[in-house]
Amino acid sequence: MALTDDLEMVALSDTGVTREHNEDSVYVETELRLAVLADGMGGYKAGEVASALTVNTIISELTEAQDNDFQEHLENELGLSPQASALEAAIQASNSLVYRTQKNNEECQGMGTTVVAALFYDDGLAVAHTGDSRLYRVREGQLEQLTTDHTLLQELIERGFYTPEEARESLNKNLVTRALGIDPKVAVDVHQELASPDDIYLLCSDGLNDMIEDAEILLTLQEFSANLGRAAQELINRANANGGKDNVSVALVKVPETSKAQRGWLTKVSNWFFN
Ligand SMILES: [Mn+2]
Repeated sequence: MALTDDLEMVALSDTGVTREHNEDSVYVETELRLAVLADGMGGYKAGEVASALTVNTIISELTEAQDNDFQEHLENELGLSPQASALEAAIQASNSLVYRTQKNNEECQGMGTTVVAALFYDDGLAVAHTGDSRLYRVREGQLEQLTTDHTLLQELIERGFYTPEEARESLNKNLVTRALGIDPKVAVDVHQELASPDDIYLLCSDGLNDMIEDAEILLTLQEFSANLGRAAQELINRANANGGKDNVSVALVKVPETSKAQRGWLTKVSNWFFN
C-alpha cells in the first residue's frame, strides 16, 4: 500500500469581506488524488471564468491521462515522472483554452489566472504552479512553502532589494509576473516531492497568506489537524477577521499517519539496526 492511497482532502472558498465576487476556484478530486486552486483576474465575470476553466480543464485532462495509465507521458527528457509531466501538460492545455477564450470574447479580454496544483501518487506528489497561489507543507511541526511566487516582489526579494518582512508592507505585492491566459504558452514550475506520514499540504490563494502570517497558519493547522474541514474553515475565518480584503481559498490534504502494521515493520527494521 502506497502512502498516498488513503488521503483526506477538503476544499473551501470564500468571497471575503470586501469583494463582491469570488474569482477563485478550488477543487479536490479524491479519485485522481488531485488538489487544484486558481485565482482569476480580469474584472467582472472574466476572472471567475478564467479560474473555473482552468480547474475544470486540469481535472478533465488528468482524468484522461490517468485512464490511459499516463502512457502518453512516460518519456520525459526533463526527468519528470509521468504524473508530473501530465500535470504540466494539463496546465498548458488550460492556458491555451483561457488564452483562446480571452482572444475570442470581448467580455473576457484581459482575463488570466494563477494556478497551483498537487497530484499525489505512490509515495509522493507532483507540484506545479504559475503565479502567486501557494503550496505549503506541515511536517514535524514546521510550515514550509514549497512554491516560489511569480511576483515582482519575489524577484526583488531574490535580488536583495527587500527582506520578506519589508515585502509584507510593500504596496505592489500582488503584481504577478506569470499567469495563465496571457500568452499562447506559459512557463510552469513543476517538481516532485516525497510525502511522509502525517504530512498536511495546504494550497491557498493570496487572500489567505496576505491576511494571516505563516505562524498563524501553522498554529491553526496544528490545532485543527484532527478535523480538516474545521481547519479549512478556521483559516478562512481568521483571514476574514483580519480584514478579508480578497477572495480566500484553501485546499487541505492529509497523508494518513503510519499504520500500526507499518509501525511494527519499522520497529523491526530499527531493531535490526540498533540492537
Ligand atoms: Mn487573490
